[in-house]
Amino acid sequence: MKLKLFVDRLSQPCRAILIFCKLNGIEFEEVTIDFCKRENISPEYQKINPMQLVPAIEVDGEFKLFESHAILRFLASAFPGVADHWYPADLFERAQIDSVLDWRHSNLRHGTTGLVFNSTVGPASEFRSSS
Ligand SMILES: N[C@@H](CCC(=O)N[C@@H](CS)C(=O)NCC(=O)O)C(=O)O
Repeated sequence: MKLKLFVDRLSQPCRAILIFCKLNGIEFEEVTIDFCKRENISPEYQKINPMQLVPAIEVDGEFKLFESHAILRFLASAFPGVADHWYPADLFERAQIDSVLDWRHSNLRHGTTGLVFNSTVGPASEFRSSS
């Protein structure tokens, strides 16, 4: 399976995908989509992810997928070398992973994104205010 990751390492969901692949020995090609340069809204990238966000993946030049949790679930299921504990075959254990993933999207991420951006990324980047 030939896997391409469309990512920007500034992005937490992108880092989650990269770390998951590295920890599980999944080979991939990393394609940087620099959202500070608005590369995510280019017509070329829109063909990969119509939502114009990172991360997204492409498999074998055909199958495309966006949303980090959907990507993580897919990778855990599609690559046989991934240990079962990441996304268990047991339905009850799997449901608990799904529950935490869904909770994270609507809770943990909202809180931490603003905090990290305003305290660290913003002041260190071109988003810094001129005042
Ligand atoms: N729920 C999505 C969130 C994706 C997302 O918000 N990506 C941000 C980077 S963390 C992005 O692409 N931002 C570019 C923009 O808003 O223009 C996921 O988990 O994949």
